[in-house]
Amino acid sequence: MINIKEDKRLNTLNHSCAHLLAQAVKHLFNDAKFWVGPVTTEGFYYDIDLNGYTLTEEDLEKISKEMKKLAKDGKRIYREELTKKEALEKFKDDPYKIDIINELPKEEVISCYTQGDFTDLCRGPHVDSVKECKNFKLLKFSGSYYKGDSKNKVLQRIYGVCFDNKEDLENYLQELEEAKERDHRKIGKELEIFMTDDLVGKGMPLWLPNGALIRKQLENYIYEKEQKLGYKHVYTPCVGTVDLYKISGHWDHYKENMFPEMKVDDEQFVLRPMNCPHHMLVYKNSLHSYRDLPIRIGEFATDFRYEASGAVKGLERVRCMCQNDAHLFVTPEQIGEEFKKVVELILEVYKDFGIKNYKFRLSLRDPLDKEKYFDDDEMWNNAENKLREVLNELKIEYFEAIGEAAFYGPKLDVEVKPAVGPEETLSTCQLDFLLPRNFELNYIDKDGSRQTPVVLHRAIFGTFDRFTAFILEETKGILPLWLSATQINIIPVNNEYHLEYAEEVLDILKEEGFRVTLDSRDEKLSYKMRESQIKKIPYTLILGDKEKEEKEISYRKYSTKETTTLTLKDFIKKINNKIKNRE
Ligand code: TSB
Ligand code: ZN
Repeated sequence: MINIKEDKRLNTLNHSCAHLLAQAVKHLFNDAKFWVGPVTTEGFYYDIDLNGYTLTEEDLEKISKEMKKLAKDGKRIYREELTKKEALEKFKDDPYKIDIINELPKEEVISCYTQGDFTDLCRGPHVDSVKECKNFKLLKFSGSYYKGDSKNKVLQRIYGVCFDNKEDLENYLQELEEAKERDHRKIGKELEIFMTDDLVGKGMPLWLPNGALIRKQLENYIYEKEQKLGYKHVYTPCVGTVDLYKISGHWDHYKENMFPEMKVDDEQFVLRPMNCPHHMLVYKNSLHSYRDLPIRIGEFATDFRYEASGAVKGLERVRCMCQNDAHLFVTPEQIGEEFKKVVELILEVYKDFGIKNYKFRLSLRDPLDKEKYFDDDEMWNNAENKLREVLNELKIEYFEAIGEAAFYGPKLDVEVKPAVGPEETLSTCQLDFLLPRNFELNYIDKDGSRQTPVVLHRAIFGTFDRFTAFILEETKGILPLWLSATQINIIPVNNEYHLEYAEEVLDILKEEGFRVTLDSRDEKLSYKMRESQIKKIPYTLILGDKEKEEKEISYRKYSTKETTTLTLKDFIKKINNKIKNRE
């Protein structure tokens, strides 16, 4: 799906359309005041203060009509540049714009754009005439807090999108519809994978039995791989003391992403946002020689992060997550080799899951951001160059992103596009010279001297949460056999005659270790078959007279119409093979 924000022409057009929207709203709601109207990856929105009024679908239609009228009228759009004084005077009755003007950097040229009877403060650029905005669609509206802060007033946010022609708009709307169908929040609900409840809290999903089964398979899958690669897995608590995070540097550089501290007796705790400090202590628990390195400490570890309430999203962006985490302790000479192994593992996993659309991003620090990043130019340059070197050696295509590094070092992130919303990071591999130093870690080198190891932080799935969200969207919920919560559903043709045989088959298949259900409800066969499809179960067994007599089974694979008959023994063999190979 096209990224509107990144397409120069569509960015401008959508921005102008946001102004057209504001103009129409102003015509219909005289006392409307406007906060911001940015372009997003999916179109544009405008946050509007309607004096406590909550919009309705009917309003949206009226606004849309008014926009059409204005677009047809086709007023030209003029730019005007102002001094700060002039701008403050011009928008003196508009507290939101005054706020924006006062927050603009000193050196920024202040400009406003006018079309007919409507003027808005804006950096621009814009299209020449509102006529160009005629192929738009208002998509939805919602409440949104002023400046995203729940303590503030609720504004009305209207979303829309605009294209140069009708055809592009229609194609896009269709894609949007399809994306909605693929949205893991919808699939997650339909397939009973996870739920949320405000009583537990925002961004705190509950994994239902089906979701838990899927997650367990993911855990087994990656655990096996990591064991083969020499990882040692640990369990550590999901809290730590404030002192621990002061030593690691999280307290200084990551505090705004953390839950607030809590006091228990005379200890100050925080819910951990990352597991690195715990793993540093695990490393420090014993003496190490250069011969022991690399040491790879892995954990499926629960973390808590403060994510803005507007940013939390299903399983994709949560406040309580489980990382498929590991910290690799290496000598400086081993960095390249170990980093390479991680990249290879990422590629292998993506191949297994059929993930094809992703981009490697080399995330670098912003040298001007002294608050987020520890200040040591040499260390940063060294680390960043090291990663570039390996990537070039591996001939991996990547793009660089300034200001996306972790506070402790640069990283290689894998970016994927969810069905709805902007790109997200899935896998990550991060180079770190800082934390081992902060924790005074060492190993005895060849010459008997004490040296500080380098750490690679890596998460192949990222978190089980985000990975599951992504896989649900990639597969539209049609998971491969090995990953499906229910693998086989048995339907007796007629309960009266075939239920007993169906129960027999159920027991045998369960004994074999398959995840099987038996639908013994007194419903029509066709109804039960349809339901098996809706639940996206890979194999549906239909057992009638013939099957009962011959000790056979007949099955239908998901989304196919043909029925295949096999002996139960052959069926088991077939399924076992598929699962073993994670087909
Ligand atoms: C890899 N210390 C490292 C670790 O050793 C770390 O925490 N890195 S991270 O901050 O990048 O997080 C690891 C992964 O968690 C990310 O790549 C991303 O896939 C996933 N993730 C981050 N935030 C969230 C969130 N709010 N919800 C779901 N997954 C998340
Ligand atoms: Zn880490």
